[in-house]
Amino acid sequence: MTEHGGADSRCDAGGLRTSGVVERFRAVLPLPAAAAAVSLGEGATPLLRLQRLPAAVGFDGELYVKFEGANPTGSFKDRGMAVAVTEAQARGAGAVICASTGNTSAAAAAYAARAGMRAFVLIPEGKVALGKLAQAVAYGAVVAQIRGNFDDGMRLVRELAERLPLTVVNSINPYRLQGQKTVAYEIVSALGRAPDYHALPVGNAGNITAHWIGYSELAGVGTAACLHCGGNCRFARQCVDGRPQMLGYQAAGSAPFMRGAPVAQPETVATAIRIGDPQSWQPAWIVQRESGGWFGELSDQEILAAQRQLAATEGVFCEPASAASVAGVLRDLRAGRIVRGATVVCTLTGHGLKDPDVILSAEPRIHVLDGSATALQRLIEQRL
Ligand code: AN7
Repeated sequence: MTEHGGADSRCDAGGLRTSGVVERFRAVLPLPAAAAAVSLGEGATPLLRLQRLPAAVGFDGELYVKFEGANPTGSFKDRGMAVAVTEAQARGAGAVICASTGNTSAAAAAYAARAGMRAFVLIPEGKVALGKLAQAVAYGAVVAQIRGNFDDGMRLVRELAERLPLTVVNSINPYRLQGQKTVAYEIVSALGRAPDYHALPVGNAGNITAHWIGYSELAGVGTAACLHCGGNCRFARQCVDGRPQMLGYQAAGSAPFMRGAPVAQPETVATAIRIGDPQSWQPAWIVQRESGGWFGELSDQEILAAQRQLAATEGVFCEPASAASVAGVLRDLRAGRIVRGATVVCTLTGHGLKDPDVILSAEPRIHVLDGSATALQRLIEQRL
């Protein structure tokens, strides 16, 4: 069974996540043919149509979230890391390194472990969410916490990689973006067309660039690759009359794209995007111009409110950074900047479980009872 779609079972297997993005999208990835896929079953994440949230702002179009928190390490980084580590292993590389606000380090550590490689991760002091730190430790990475922020760590990584036999797996590694572009293929396959708008949180701006690469390739080809095998089998869909307007949302305290210049001391509760000097600065401006989209900024309060709203009204729990996309879209829908009747997709980049502290520290809403049935009944009757 070698041809795409040669048998139904081939593509159904992708739907069951027994393969990952390298196997499913090899036809559109610039990897050596002999490279053995490194995979943890990433990709094929849920694309969920929201119901209550758009109704609450009177939106009559279609609002979807692509829940990348459902990836094996809980973030979109897995798509890119699968491809970057596949390429590194095929070259015979023995070690990877990255600076990270948390998710990249978790993914690098996991895929390096899967490939039998060493992983070195640099994280900023005291600003990495608990779940991400636990992951890097569990996957056996060498974890170095540095005095300084992500941008300082990135400078160190660039310097060390010049001296030592290390493969950098931050998004300056082009294979990362190649892997992450696959999210656009999945969305177009699922909808049968590109959305009118695509919103996502922006830190280094690698992911918004990767989305644009994917949408652009599809617009050129005019066919969405099969969702499962990534090829032109009979599951491929005719589609794509255009590309979405790309909307990149930042946290107000870490918004270099709004300031038009790097931010020296970025701050935000959304620690994943606490980045002041984006590595994909120029590409992201090209995305904004070519797509006719825009950047926006949200306060920490707006981000946290959207995170809770999404979890409590739709059952989708993402981390704060991810909620910036939904917060931005809800605001721009209300403002009429996003047109009525549009199809909008938000990428939810990471899982809410990554950062339990942020939810539990705000307002836990846990009722402490004495263990009697009477007290419990009283509570339930108040809330029923
Ligand atoms: C949940 O892990 O940069 O704009 O070092 O973890 O491509 O940087 C994380 C970034 C959005 C921003 N949402 O993506 C890291 C790191 C979540 C993230 C972003 C990140 P880019």
